[in-house]
Amino acid sequence: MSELDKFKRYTVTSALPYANGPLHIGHLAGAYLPADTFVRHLRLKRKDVVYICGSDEHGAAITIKAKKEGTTPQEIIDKYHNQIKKSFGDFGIGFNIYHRTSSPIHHDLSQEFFLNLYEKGEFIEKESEQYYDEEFDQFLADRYIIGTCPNCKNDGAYGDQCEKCGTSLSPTDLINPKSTLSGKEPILRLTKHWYLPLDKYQPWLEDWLLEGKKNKWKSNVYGQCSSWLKSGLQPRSMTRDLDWGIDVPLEEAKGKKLYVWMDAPIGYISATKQWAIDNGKDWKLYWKNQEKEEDNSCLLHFIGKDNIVFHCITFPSILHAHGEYILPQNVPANEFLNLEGDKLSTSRNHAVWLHEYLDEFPGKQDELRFVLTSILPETSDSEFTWKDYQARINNELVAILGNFVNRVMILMHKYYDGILEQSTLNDVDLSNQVGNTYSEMDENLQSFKFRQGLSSVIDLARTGNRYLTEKEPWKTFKTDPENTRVVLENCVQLIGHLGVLMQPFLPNASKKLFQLLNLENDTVYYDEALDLKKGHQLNKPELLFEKVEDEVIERQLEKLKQKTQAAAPEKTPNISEAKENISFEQFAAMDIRTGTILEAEKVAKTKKLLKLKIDTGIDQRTVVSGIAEFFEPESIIGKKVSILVNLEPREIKGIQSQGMILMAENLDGKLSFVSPGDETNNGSTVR
Ligand code: B3M
Ligand code: ZN
Repeated sequence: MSELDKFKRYTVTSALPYANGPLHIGHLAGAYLPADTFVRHLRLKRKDVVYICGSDEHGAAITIKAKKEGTTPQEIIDKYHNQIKKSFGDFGIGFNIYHRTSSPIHHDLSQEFFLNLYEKGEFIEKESEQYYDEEFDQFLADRYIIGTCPNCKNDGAYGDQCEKCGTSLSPTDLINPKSTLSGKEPILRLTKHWYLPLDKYQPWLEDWLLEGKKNKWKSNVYGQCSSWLKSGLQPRSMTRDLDWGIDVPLEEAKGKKLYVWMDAPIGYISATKQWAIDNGKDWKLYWKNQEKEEDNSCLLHFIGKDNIVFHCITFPSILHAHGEYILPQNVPANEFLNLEGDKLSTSRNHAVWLHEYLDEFPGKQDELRFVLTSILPETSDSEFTWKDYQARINNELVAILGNFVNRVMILMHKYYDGILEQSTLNDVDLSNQVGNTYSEMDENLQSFKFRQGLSSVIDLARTGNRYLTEKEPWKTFKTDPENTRVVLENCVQLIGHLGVLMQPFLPNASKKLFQLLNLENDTVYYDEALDLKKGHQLNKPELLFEKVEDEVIERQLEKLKQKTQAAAPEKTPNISEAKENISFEQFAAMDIRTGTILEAEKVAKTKKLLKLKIDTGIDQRTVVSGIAEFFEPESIIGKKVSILVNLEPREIKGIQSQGMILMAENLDGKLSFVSPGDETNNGSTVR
């Protein structure tokens, strides 16, 4: 029995998505599909489980989006909260509640948490210098500052975190910080904030995480945590100078808000409270330490890897400091999903959006669930491609699972009008395989190996197909009718088990399968006997899954290309394609030297031309260059340049031009010198 199995009660959360944009398949593969599958599995074991999610509606993610769309944060959260909630609903993620952090119950609970820690004297109060944008006249939240990550040197690191290497940062850690509001370098200004002393909690965290390893946390999660601990934790400010968020409940903190990562995880608790109110439950059973430890709920956070630090260090520290709350039993974070060889990207519109998929593939939720579960980034980043989507559906769902069911259903109707004689599975080997599949699937799911869990179910369908092929009931029907019936009815029983086992992964297809089998329930608990008894009438065969045609895939690929292109100009306008390759000899034939401009004057009666005298180290020569629109002659005297010295001399406006100055042309047509460093001598070769 696994560690997790011993609990009576489970509190399962999926990361609260920021209400600042629609969901895509990367979100699903990170925090939602695995959690939903896991929760379905628990429910089928009749476990007491509450599955919690909601929109994260605070923080700079929201205000930045509002600014971008020229609207208010309130409008942004209303728009995207509703859209996200609908997509989750249509896709069939089975939350008990999808709540929102803008709700009063959440504001109250977050303030209560803050005050609890404040009154215990947990916070360090500190006046410090923080980045301030003078042009916009405001302090800059972490996300409003970007710069170079001191750890991995990524240029686009945010003030709170580098998303490339996952390091948690403070804004002042960034090299070359820039305000995202004005684009200018921010100044430092004094302000007071309340800090969570993570350094003080470090010894406790270390012990607790060691226990986590004992409980077989995923190595990607445990590894990240221990590397932060190794580099030593610092106090982290839990308040911000912002105008959107939850008020800090202190007189002296007027105008300040709670840090979004303080309030967002508390959103799991406030959502549970709301669910309990709506359903006559006791939320404390799911969150608070019970009198006897064995009565505590098992808390599990499903997240993407960029949220590990907040769920494994910050939030547990807050819960620990509070003292009344349970701590996560496990944080099964996933890595990232890529799409068609590239990162999923909202800004480049390189994504498969869930709401669009649901529109374009009505009734095909399970197909997407199947493909995504098969490629979940459980231990490293993985990739979704449309060709692979097609192949997995056609070669596995249709050709293995669907085909097995269909063959059996057709023969059962053809030979026996779909009426059963047998009430059990009468084949020892098959029975054993069914039993093994239940336990393998359970083991895999309890260790968050969803890919393997699913593949053990598909393997059982494979076994069924093999059994049919070996037994050839279509041949034996004439010669050995008795045995043929046994074979086919064994297959029917096997299909029943497949239906049960499919439920956590393919909840719609399993319902359809139960209908085909003419079972009354659309859910069959694992401990329930299947109602496939003597005299039972099967329904008419129908296909469980349809093949995906080439056109469908081509259309998606084309759409992706167009979308990405349409979104592209924002970032990379008109970068010309690379020219055809040249040989090394062709390159080596060019003699490029470093030189200095000695004289510069306008060429009479022209707008664009300057006549330059260049010291090339070899000689002093005249070059006519089309750069007059961009440079005043006197401003470039003494400038270091690169010059192609063996270009055939040309006469331009009556002047012999002996060579060419290398210039870089910007995307907006502006020219600048390709200047060698100051340490180079005239006449050095460039190669
Ligand atoms: N909204 C970040 C994210 O969507 C954040 C998660 C909150 S979980 C409490 O990546
Ligand atoms: Zn980094």
